[in-house]
Amino acid sequence: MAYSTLQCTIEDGIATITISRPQALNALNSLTLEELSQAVDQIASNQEVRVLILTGSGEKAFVAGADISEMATFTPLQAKAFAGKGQAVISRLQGLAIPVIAAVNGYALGGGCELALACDFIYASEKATFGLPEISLGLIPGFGGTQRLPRLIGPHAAKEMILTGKYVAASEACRIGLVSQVFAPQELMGGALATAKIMASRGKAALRAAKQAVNQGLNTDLATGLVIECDAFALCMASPDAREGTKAFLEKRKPVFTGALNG
Ligand code: DAK
Repeated sequence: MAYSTLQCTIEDGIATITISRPQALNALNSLTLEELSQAVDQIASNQEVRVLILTGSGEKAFVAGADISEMATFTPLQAKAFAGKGQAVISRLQGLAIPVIAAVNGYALGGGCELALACDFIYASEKATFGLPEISLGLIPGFGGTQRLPRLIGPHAAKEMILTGKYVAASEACRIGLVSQVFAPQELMGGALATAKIMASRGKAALRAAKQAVNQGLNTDLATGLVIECDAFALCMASPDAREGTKAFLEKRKPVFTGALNG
């Protein structure tokens, strides 16, 4: 499918969505949110896709936030529609059964930072900058930043960022746990792809079960989380890949995972 504000490619089971509005540092307008929603749906329904990488075009920006020029013209009803669209696509991204890596190549501000937070983990270029600057616009984060950031880096560090609107460089973002790895700019996509390939080579049912167990467990207490893990483990055991993985270990060979979800 062709999009005008992003590119979506699929190669060897790895999908890449590149948000591309260079004239506005890849800021999210209504059309981008709409297209992102369609691209995520396209990926969710493609059984061949094992991992998704989300990035921005160019070296300057991942996504510099919501499109401020569009936002400034919103009527309350348009603002409501925009918020609904944004929250829906970000939740859909987080809920994808496959792993999603954010490859943050530059500014990840406001809605852009929130988009990265909805991914499973974040790889960053040395040139990346993170921030939730909404407070300096008289706003607060509206795409989940007040909820996902504290869960990831703890309430104090998150409140420092949210209440000041300060920007955090890639190295600092890595130190506080917002980013998993930092790369030289030209090595970012290669690094993301290498990790994507490792995950794509694992059992599909196991990837899905592990992601769901972590995400669902984070929304509950430890005892309930352990029950979730037990159920996910049992379901996983029923997959052909689990039988193949254990059999291959005992036969001292590499497993050949088919990704079949039953059988
Ligand atoms: N929106 C629109 N255009 C943007 C933009 C943005 N967020 N960021 C940059 N641009 C445009 C600039 O206007 C400029 O356009 P021209 O003047 O060339 O036409 C072009 O991109 C290049 O930017 P600069 O000339 O400013 O480049 P610099 O290197 O000087 O500065 C910068 C880079 C990233 C520091 C600067 O552009 C900047 O501060 N940008 C804004 C960053 C920001 O404040 N982002 C947060 C936006 S607020 C909601 C849910 C969520 C949200 C809102 C509501 N609801 C639930 C209702 C989300 C809010 C946000 O994300």
